[in-house]
Amino acid sequence: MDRRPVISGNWKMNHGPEAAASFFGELGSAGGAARVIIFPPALSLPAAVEAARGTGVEIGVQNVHAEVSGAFTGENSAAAAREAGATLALIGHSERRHVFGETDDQVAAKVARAVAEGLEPVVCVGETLDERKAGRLEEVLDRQIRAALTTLPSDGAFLIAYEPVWAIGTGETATPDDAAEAHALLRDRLTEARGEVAAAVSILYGGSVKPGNAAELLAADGVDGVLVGGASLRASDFRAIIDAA
Ligand code: G2H
Repeated sequence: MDRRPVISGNWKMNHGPEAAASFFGELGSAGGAARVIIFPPALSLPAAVEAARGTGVEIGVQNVHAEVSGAFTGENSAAAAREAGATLALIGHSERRHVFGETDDQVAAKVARAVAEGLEPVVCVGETLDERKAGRLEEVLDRQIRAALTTLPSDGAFLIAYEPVWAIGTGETATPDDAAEAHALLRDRLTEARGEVAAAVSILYGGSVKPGNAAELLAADGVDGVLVGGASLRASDFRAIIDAA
């Protein structure tokens, strides 16, 4: 199992095919000491796969539908993403959960579909500010991770991203202690559910990670990598985060 630090970038709804190609031209070779992953928007995925060839960067899709195929206008199937060259699938990102109303059950179903189509799932979990203020951090993470574990593979071939909703795109960053607390909780649940296999699973931190705070967050207890949004859009910023690993 690959346990190098993971530096992943989620472009969200940014970068068309041309910008995707330019990004990889500027970034150059990136895999090595760290496992490097980019999640481009679906329309840019083939261009990103092509441009990333030989750089060591892996490409994932940002979302998949739970069904194999069918009358789901505007959706993307896991099989099509795989055919287009994706090897991973981001599932349950907080924007999917909170903007598009995705439930824990839907997340579990999407994980099952991704795995069935040969995509390595990266499941996002995290609490809102209200939930945190109400002392519900443990309850929320517990519920989300347990639901995902119903369909996550038994061999540990998946990643988890802890993304506190209050720290996403807000400029607010969890402290290394906040991240360490949540990651320890998630690691406990993974170990309860999967035993020794859990040690193979990387748990990433996401939420306003930038070149200036990446090293500190990557050094926090239990943080095995980062999922970067805004600061993954510019190759120079993303390179600085890779170099911090
Ligand atoms: C969290 C993160 C990447 P940002 O969504 O998934 O985004 O780094 O912009 O907070």
